[in-house]
Amino acid sequence: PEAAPEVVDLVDRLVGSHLAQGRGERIAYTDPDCGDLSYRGLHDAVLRYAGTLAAKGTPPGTRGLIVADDSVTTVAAVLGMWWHGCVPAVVSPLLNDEEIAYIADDCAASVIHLDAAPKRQRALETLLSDRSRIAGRDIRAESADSADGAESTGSTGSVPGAAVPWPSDREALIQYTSGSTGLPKGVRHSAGAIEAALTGFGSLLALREDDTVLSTARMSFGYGFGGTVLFPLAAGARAVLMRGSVDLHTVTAALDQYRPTVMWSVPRLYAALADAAATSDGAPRTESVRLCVAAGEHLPAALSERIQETFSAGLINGLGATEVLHIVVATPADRPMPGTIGLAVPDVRATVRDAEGLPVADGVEGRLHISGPTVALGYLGRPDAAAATFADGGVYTGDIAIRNADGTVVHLCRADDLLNLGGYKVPPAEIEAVVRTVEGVRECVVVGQADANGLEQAVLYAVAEPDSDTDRIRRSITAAIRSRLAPFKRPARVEFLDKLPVTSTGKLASFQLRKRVSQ
Ligand code: 3SK
Repeated sequence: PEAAPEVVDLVDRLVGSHLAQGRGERIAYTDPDCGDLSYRGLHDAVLRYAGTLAAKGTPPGTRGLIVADDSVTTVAAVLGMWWHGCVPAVVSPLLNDEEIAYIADDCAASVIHLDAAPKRQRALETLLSDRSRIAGRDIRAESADSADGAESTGSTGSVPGAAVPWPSDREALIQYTSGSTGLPKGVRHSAGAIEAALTGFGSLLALREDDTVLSTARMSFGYGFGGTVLFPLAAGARAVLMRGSVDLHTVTAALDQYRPTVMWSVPRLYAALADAAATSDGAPRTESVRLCVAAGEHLPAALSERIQETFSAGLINGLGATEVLHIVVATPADRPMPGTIGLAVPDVRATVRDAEGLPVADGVEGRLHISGPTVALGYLGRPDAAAATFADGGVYTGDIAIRNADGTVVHLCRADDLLNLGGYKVPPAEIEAVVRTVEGVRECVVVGQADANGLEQAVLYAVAEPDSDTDRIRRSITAAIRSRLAPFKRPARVEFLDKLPVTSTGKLASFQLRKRVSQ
């Protein structure tokens, strides 16, 4: 591998370099609300954002929390923080108040960028009223003013000097990931890891300047951050941003309207698109797509074939983790390698290890261990979790796998009890805690079961108090889940049992429930 640069100019790498090479007028983003934004327009927006940070007295070197759905304003906030020397952490406004307040403290945010739907925005502003805040709508209003001015004066807003250079080993990005005990963990990425992902997985991905990337995964999820920010910008391509609920309907409309060449999604959504393509009406228009990227959850071999048939396109199926920034094991677009998740991407080493941390022989199952330049600096705080995960010269991704003699890796299951619901890692305990508050629920448990496509779905098993009205309890459970859990955390099914199965030692036999077929 080439020697890694000692200093990375993140904004120049992703935006400025395209201006220097005469590509400033190319479209960087299509935002459903704001239309097209060129690389030059993005560069101006980044500088204006950095100017806002400077005007607020935000100290470079501190962390900034961005609570926002995807938009060009969110991208400008990330890159503006990098320009100013701040470390961004993007999280979804769908997280609950407790999680957002925890994260704001956990990352010691010196500034918080808030951009949510009006009702949620008001609630978040109240929740974080004692913090230094920037509202997304104010940034949009300022850019509208300055766009008017730019036409007459050629001004780019208040230009705050030069971009801050990032030494490779310096923390440059925080991404939050679910912890199995509930509280999210902040993963600290270095500037060098970002550069290494661009040259490592980026070389396998090989995006082109004339690509249009449609990512259904959000910037607040590491996989989506790569698909909407890092890889399209590094290639000088166009990314289409999606907001609100992303489902079969909105993705079908986006395929029709934007004609993407690269589809970036999770197996669950590909399955829905493949099902829809098999029907005569409302079939999604897939012919513009030359490459599909799938990651976030296990992709069964049969679904992999259906995706390739539906899109008549190449497919990169990858395994990644927040702790390694992005995809580290993947199938090349032109060699599907069914039944495996492919090979370690350039510069990455993937081994399978036993409980003592020693590599096992080919064909033997064990814990997937990754070493290489994208391994994170660690977790924020959390020394215990860090010691268990960042170990033996790399990181354990939390997956159980087998490595074949040809280097391909077969994914077997997760090592922890997190559910993987369309790429979102959800602790069952979080759903159970909400359901337990419902009057009439005596006991409950949430398990993962495979759906018809072999993808994991959450199923809730509940035991009602004796002589209670299970229809009423079911309605109350649904209401509690709707009001207290983000849509992606909601169970696909609720079933009542007379009692939960237990083993001979009296422990909950959740494996029996996992294998259970719906009654
Ligand atoms: O699957 C994941 O959790 C993931 C996380 C970060 C980047 C990429 C992926 C696939």
